[in-house]
Amino acid sequence: MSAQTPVPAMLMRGGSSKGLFFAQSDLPADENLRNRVLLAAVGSPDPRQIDGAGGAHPLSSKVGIVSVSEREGVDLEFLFAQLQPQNDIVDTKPNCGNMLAAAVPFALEKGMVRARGEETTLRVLTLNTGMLSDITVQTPGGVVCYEGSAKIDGVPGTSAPVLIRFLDTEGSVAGSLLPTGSISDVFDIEGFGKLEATCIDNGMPMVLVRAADLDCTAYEGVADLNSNETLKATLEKLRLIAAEKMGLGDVSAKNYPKMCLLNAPLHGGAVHTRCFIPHVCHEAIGVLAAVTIATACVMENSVADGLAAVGNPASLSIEHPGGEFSVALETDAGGRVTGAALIRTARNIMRGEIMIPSRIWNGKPSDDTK
Ligand code: NQM
Repeated sequence: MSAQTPVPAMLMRGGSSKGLFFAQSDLPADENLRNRVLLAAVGSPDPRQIDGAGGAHPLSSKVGIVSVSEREGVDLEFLFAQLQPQNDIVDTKPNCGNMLAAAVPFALEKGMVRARGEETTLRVLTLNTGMLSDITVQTPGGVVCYEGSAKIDGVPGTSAPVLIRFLDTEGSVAGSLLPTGSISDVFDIEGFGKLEATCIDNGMPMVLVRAADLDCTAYEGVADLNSNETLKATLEKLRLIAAEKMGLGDVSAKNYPKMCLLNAPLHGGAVHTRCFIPHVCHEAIGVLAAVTIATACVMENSVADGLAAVGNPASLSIEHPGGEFSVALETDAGGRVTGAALIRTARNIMRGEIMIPSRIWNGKPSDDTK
């Protein structure tokens, strides 16, 4: 028996995240064993992830698992797994719109699906929350093209656009758009006092607060916020009690809901943000976090009301530490948000085999190695 098991994988950048992508059929079917394989692949738990392919940060400690769908009208199925440098949790509950952007390029590269012309649009089911999206990638000559002029903040340079149209994001994890039943709630935070928040889930469960209510601005740098232990402790207390009210239970070991500080836009956008995912300040913003925040911006009496500058819901620029994120909300006649479209980019960085110690998995589908 070889000391290591080679597992086919690609390292993909999806939007402003990065992680290993696998075909579902290349991983063990048993979930516990699969999770142990993923932990070994990224090198968790270890803050530096020195013995794996993870990048020692939640945004580069991610995995995408793709399969061809047998469901009618669905082309691909995508499962996102969030791993952490610090612990051995493999969380497949919430979505990740950034990693989703790499699902179609991966499937095309891997030969799981064929290009359908100069552009290829596939319907993808995200298994984490049952979310459907139509994703269009550039495929001139039948090959995925990564070169192009689309620029997304948080990623250097330009690339070919990946267009994502989300068809049903409402209540992704929390079950409804406003899981507490209110557009805003006031929470009593031990050691801090009363704090108003909007608890909302339009693709990502989130707790939104006005930065000023926490004696900050949301214009601070990411490093400053990450070193502000008092602020982070208050946010965590809020997160735990807000999550209970959102019906999410005890989230102390979960990476959702995400937290977001809001303030008025600085650069002509709709709103200015600093997201915590949930314990580290995001260098940019999550895709479905941006969709969820944009949705709160168009809702009366949310904590964004009065701060956000909302013109056309079809073009909302969410400002973040790395620039901005444009979201096009689709609304019905009553102004209710029914869908969202946006542009990401992606790239295949590496293809090959990730080596998994055989003591973890010997490569057999039914292997019961502990
Ligand atoms: O919100 C970060 C990211 C994400 C998730 C996070 C994401 C999303 O930037 O859809 O993309 O919230 O942990 O990749």
